[in-house]
Amino acid sequence: MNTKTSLILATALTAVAAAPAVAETWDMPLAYTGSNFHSVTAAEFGECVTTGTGGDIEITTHPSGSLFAGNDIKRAVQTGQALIGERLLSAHQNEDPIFGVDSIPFLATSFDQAADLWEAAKPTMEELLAGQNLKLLYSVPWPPQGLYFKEPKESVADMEGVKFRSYSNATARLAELTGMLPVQIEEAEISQAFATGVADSMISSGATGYDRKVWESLNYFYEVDAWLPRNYVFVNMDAWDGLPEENKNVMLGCAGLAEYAGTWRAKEYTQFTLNGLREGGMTVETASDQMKDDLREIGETMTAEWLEDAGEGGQAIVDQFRSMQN
Ligand code: PCA
Repeated sequence: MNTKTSLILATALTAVAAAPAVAETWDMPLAYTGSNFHSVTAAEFGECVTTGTGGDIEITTHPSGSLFAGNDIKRAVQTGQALIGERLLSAHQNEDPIFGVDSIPFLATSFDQAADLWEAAKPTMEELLAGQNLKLLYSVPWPPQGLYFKEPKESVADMEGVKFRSYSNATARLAELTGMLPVQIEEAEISQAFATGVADSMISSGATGYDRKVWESLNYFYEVDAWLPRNYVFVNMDAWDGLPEENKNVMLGCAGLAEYAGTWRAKEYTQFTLNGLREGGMTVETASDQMKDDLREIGETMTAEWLEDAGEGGQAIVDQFRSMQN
């Protein structure tokens, strides 16, 4: 290297080093409360990205729907009002039935099966989201869904007329088919809804009941293992496309870690939170055989309805998932 070239190179390097890194803050709206394991995982993901990009991108999480209400998070990220966010995937089933693939009753009822179903659905989901200007980053399941009530229930017939808190199309449909009265309420607001009698029941995980201390109002949790819905984290596609390659790689690396850590937490939290519900004074038990049979029948109706709505694309995912179960 001659003196002139090395001088130019040295000057160029100084210029690079001296150029102020354009640090950006990415606000990350979350629908769920800060203590929830999904929100904890998202906060760690944010720190990972901030560290990994050397501060180029600083991610700040906003739990409890405090920046955008749960229902508005996806639209906010699609339109670039926020560049990244997290939401319950099945909350969008009214936009496209594929978003509800994780809420087909009794299709995937364990963490292993939920992982297989996600593997089968992921390419379709990525494409669907890309068509909506969103890049899918990672997804973490909730623990298995069971039924919460104030009064004891032996069968679906006992559920007639009960006010039921729903969180998605599938949960509202389940309420209709069991003769309950659905009212859509975000997780951040359920403690109040139960305390004031706006709702007296719901389907959810032990984790959510535990996080929201529902034993203050409800008394029974029946383990049904109906499905394991997922949260997913997504980025505005224009913002994603504009990232330098190295920052994309950091995000993808942090996303992989977050998915792993979040899934691990979900598993660990399952038994821990069921015990917590008991300690809070609730009766926690498996549903009666009668209730199981009744719910299976309703599950078959909902499966048939979903398959009809979702068409060939949906059938292909379910077929692939089933072929993975042998
Ligand atoms: N908790 C969330 C979704 C599924 C779950 O277990 C909720 O109740 O809103």
